[in-house]
Amino acid sequence: MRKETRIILAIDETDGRKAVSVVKEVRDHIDAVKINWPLILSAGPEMITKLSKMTDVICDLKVADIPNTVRLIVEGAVARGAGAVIVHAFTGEDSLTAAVEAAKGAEIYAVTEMSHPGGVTFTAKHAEEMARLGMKCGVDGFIAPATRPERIADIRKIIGAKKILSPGVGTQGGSASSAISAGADYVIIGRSIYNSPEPRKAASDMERDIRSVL
Ligand code: NUP
Repeated sequence: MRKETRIILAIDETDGRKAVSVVKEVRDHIDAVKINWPLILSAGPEMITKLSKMTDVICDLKVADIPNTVRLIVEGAVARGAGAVIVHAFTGEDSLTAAVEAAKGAEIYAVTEMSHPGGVTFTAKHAEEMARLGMKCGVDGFIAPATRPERIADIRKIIGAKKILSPGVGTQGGSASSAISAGADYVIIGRSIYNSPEPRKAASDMERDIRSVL
């Protein structure tokens, strides 16, 4: 994944044609696309392959299962063109290791603390432990909340130079520049870009905000 604009577009648009057209429109302002269940369920897993021909694709499947099932899901996503897969870390060492082994050349990102208000109920309490487990299992990076930038800084202390992708910018209330300043490598932005009347301008404005702190 290139590291230029520091923006990963979360394309949760459920109309496949619109999703592709937004990706085309904002392509110069993003480093990768993140695809989640809403688009996969509406447009089919072929969408992973289609988008992977345009840019790097991260499959946000938040895989949370026994090791064998984790392996099958990660292999399936990578075979369709995913360059990275997001998994949950609370499943423990064996499942996380299965993800890393199944990824082969692709990357695995582990969720630490979730960005929405409910993320503090359980995930926040165990975020540091999950980051340490991810390091032990050899994941490539972590998901940490732009809605609580101080928590990005906390996770950064544990994971050294591993990557942090940070969702929660814009619609969820977080700021792109604050997340990057706190130690995120990339911000994940969805609705603030794809629901904007001018997605290209919205992405370009986010990029400018990020550049102001680099
Ligand atoms: O903690 C997380 N928060 C979060 O929003 C982990 C995630 N993977 N996400 C995802 O990021 C969420 O599922 C959505 O695809 C995207 C944020 O979208 P938006 O709030 O910018 O529209």
